[in-house]
Amino acid sequence: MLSSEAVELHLRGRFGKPYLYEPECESTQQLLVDSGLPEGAVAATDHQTGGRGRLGRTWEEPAGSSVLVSVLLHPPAERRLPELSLVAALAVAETVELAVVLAAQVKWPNDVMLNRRKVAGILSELSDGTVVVGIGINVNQTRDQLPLGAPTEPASLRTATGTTYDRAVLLGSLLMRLERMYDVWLDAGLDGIYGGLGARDFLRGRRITADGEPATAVQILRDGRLEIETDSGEVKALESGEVLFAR
Ligand code: BT5
Repeated sequence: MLSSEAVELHLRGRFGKPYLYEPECESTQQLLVDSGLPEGAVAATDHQTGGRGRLGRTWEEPAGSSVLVSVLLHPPAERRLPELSLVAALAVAETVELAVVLAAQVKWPNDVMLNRRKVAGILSELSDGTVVVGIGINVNQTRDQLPLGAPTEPASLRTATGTTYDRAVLLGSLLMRLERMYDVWLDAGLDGIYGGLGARDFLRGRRITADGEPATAVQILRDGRLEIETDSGEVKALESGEVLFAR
């Protein structure tokens, strides 16, 4: 369980103060949006009945299988907020790598990949200067418990390694890493974590379709945009959007 008793002994920093836990809720995002809570407030659950993805999509998991968490942040106005999803994705990738001892990658703009499959998704929602960063990590699902028909094939830590994991330990480790990375980003922007991000850039050099157009991904840029070269030879940088890749 991700109850306070299970998780709080793994929390040593500012993130997780306060720590809100519901055994089940519609979405952990809802527990923090407009809550008036301080930066670092965290909401976690063992099951969402209305888990949100981006652009009105849904995030699905069987109860007790996943890390489902949202973190409230008050970033300064001068920072580029779309970068926060990449900061969170890198923190998730490093946490996953430490647990499974396999390389994980960041698929721009908001996914974490293991063995070319999506193991985690990030959703950043902005309102009134606060950002709620939501993270869903597939941990202990068996193959048949993962959603069917997703455009990017899903995986869990368990399907990748055959082992089950303690979700409370993972969440504690994620929140500590995210806090450290967020502090670096506050000081130095994406430049501060670009080494780790560039080394885990899943799309770099891959054939992709970006908003319907065939292209090759060049790289994630230092300002968080994705540089691509279209098949007609045009090089451009995407601010946001949907990227599909050829497996
Ligand atoms: C995301 O959206 O990947 C962001 C997911 C964020 C979920 C967390 S959980 C805690 C917090 N509270 C919330 O309510 N949300 C956040 P997107 O890129 O739009 O991907 C959504 C798509 O991924 C869906 O349309 C499905 O095709 C697929 N999908 C759904 N559930 C999945 C899962 N468990 N694993 C992999 N893919 C999934």
